[in-house]
Parts: sequence; C-alpha cells; structure tokens
Amino acid sequence: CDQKISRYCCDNIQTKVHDSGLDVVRGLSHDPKTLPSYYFYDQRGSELFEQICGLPEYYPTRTEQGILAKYAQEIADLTGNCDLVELGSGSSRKTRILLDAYTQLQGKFTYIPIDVSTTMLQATALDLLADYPQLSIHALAGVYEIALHHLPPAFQQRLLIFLGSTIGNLSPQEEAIFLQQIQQNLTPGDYFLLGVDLQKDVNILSSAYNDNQRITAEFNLNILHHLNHKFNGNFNPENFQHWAFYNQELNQIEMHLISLENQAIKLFDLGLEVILMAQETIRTEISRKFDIRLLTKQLNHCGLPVQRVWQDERGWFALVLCQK
Ligand code: AVI
Repeated sequence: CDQKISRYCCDNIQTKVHDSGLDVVRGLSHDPKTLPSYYFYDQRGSELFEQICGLPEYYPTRTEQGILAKYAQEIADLTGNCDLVELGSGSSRKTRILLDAYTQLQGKFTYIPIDVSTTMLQATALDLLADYPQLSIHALAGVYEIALHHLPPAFQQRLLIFLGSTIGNLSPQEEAIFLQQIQQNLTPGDYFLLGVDLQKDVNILSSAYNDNQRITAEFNLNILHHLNHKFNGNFNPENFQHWAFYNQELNQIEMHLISLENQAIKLFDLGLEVILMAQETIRTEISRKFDIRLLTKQLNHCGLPVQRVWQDERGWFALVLCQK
C-alpha cells in the first residue's frame, strides 16, 4: 500500500465557482429558464448516470468503448510514448483500454485524471495502481478550466483525453472557449483525443434520452433534489415531468423539466423565488450531435489540427485525434 501511495498524489484545486449558486439564479431568472447541467452530478446523479451508460437505448458509451477497443493500440502507436491527461475521468473504465495499450508501448508513465469528485479519484486511483505497476497517478480534483492550469511539469509528450461526447453538453460559445483553453494548455507536439456523438436518425437519438426504464427521467428530476439539498429549496419533483427531444435545427438533444402546475419555488439560501406557470419548462441540458466534417474544420481552425478520425461501423460515434 505504501508503495502504491508513493505513486499517487492528488492536488485539490476545488474552487467555490460553482457553489455560490449565482449560475442557478441567473439560469432561473432567464427566459426561457435553464439550469447548468453539472448540477445533475451529486452522488445519486452520478449513480444514475452510470446506469444510463449501461441502458440498451443509450448507445454512446458502448459504441465509444467498441472504437477504443478496436483502435487503442493504433492510437498509442501513432502518438508514441505519452503521459495521459483525462478530463472528467470518473471511474476511468474506458481509459483502461488506452492504459493497456500505452503499457504495451512504454515503461513508466503518468496518468493525470481530472474530476470534481475527490472520492471517485481516490477510489479509482487505488484500483489502477494495483493493476498497472508502471503507472504513477497525479490526480487533480477540480473543474477543467482551473485544472488545466495546474498540470504537473511534463517530462514527455502528453495525450489529453476527453471522452463520452461531454463536449456536446457545451453551447457553441462555451465550446469555442473550451477548445481555446485546451489549445493554450498543450505544448506543440501534444495530442488531444476527443470522443463525439454524431448526427443520426432522430428516433435513435430520441430513444437514447427517453429510455423505457425511465432512468434518464429520474436523472433529470434528480437535479431538483440536488438543488433542494444544496440551496435549501422546496422544489417538489412530483410537480415536474421529464421531457427530452431532438432539436433538428440546432442538432441537439434538449432535456427539459415541464412544470405540471402553476407554482412558486423558493431556494431560501439564494434568496430566490421562481414563479413557474403550468407547462412552462426549465431546460436542464443540451447534448449536441456533431457533423464530423464541420468539427474537423473547427478543430483545424482553432490550432488543433486533426490527424485521424476513427468511427464505428454504423458511423454513430467518432474518436478524433488532434495534434497541436
Ligand atoms: C455526459 N453527457 C455526455 C451525457 C449526454 O449524453 O449528453 C449526459 C446525459 N444526459 C442524459 N443522458 C446522458
């Protein structure tokens, strides 16, 4: 265990940015009303998301995993020796496929997982250290924007990984800022591996966010429990209904909560009262679906030239490798 701990360190760079509730006040005062989607992820929300990833309708996780399994060695051979940095590492389950490939290639190397959950980082690190003797782990607990400025000194090239099409949860404006941050924090020669969900038949997309077991509905409604807990609120989740649909104009899934009656909600710790009319909605998430040609253009344009794209046989999901 001592030996494991000597290969592990965790910098806690959590900041209070998301705790002030300012973003909640702003979103709920907006017309139409919105909530930031990172409020999905309290303990229960993270468990529900894990369940979503295994649902028959939710194809992205298993499709991306399939592409990784098929091409991980090719990716590793293409980049050569690298330290791996992962944004939103979670349980690092898919990353293990890459860790296996990089273990074949090189001796000692470092994995730098970045996640908001310190507990998750620690639990995952212990498992990984037991399974990968060549690996050192330098975990960063915090939000991406800040963590990117706290990367440990690089002794070799880096591969920055952002899987799961989480980039799709950003608006086009947020995405542009995010890509600029990535570009600025990489050294020339470093790689960026991005997982993206692609545009496809509306019915497939719609089912992925309206599963039969209603786990996605529970995940969506859980955001209200989280807000109640965090800001001393009185949302009654039973007065809301899950609604997810594909917006074909904007190429995005939109998740909303529909208010089932006229209601006044208070978030006491924020000094906020929100009036909702029956049928009014709160948008809780967008999940953008990409056109690989347009995305390639954008990545090239922002200084992250695309080297290779791998897709599954149905062309549903893509892994894009860029090199600064
Ligand atoms: C985390 N993110 C990429 C998921 C998605 O598909 O946009 C979140 C999710 N929301 C509902 N189901 C899954």
